[in-house]
Amino acid sequence: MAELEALIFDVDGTLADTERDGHRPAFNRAFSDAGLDWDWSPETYGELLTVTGGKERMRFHMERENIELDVDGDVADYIAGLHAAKTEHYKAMMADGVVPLRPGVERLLNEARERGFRLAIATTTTPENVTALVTNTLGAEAMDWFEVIGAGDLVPAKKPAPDIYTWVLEKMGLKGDQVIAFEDSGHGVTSAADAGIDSILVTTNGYTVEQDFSRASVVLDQLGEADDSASKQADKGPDPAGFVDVDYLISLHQG
Ligand code: XBP
Ligand code: MG
Repeated sequence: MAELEALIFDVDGTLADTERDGHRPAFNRAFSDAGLDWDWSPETYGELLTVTGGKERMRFHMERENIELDVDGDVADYIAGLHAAKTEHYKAMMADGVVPLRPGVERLLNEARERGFRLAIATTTTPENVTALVTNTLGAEAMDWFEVIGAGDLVPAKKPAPDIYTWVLEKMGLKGDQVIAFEDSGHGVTSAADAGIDSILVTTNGYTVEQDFSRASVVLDQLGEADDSASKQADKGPDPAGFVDVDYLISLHQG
């Protein structure tokens, strides 16, 4: 059995609950600025989350609503422009501290660093959004905590494709049995598992709690804190008996 070397984190839904109160309103503000009458409610957005990637999600919305945009030039360029505007709104919201980190995230990152574990990020979101969330919650210096940041269009196929995890593993020179992936969604678990990662810790959220986590090693409601215990949501993996710490991760990885 290989030793645990690194922790690879998804961002949206895992480090922070960014989808409902971060990305969704940022999309809606960009739509409104552009004079579009698209307005994604929390419920509609949950349906649209079946497609990862903001540009891809807008395309999916257009397809399912039979929307034909009458724009000068290329629709792909128009979508890219809308998405860039959405990213600016999202960054401004992160600067305002709209979305905090999930419980236990900062504590676990600090303990992992103290104990010499390598850290990385594997996400579908735009790189600028990762910087905005990390710097506004953990501080600018925290960007250096992550040895590799795999994000957005760096790879052609977004989650559930394995590409982003494969890219991060290659950059780190690691194999799938030397890491734990942290995810919140079924698509994220599929991506990590198909990249050859055996140890996958899921912390669910309101949008993902009903998804298929059969390929995860453990499914928890959160990482937890001393005064806010984590609970298992599926009958597999070790019991955190309080909160997830590095010793827990080592026992999870050992299977
Ligand atoms: C995140 C996504 C992203 C975000 C929005 O999925 O699918 O598209 O919702 O960010 P995951 P962008 O957590 O599985 O990585 O608009 O920048 O794509
Ligand atoms: Mg996620």
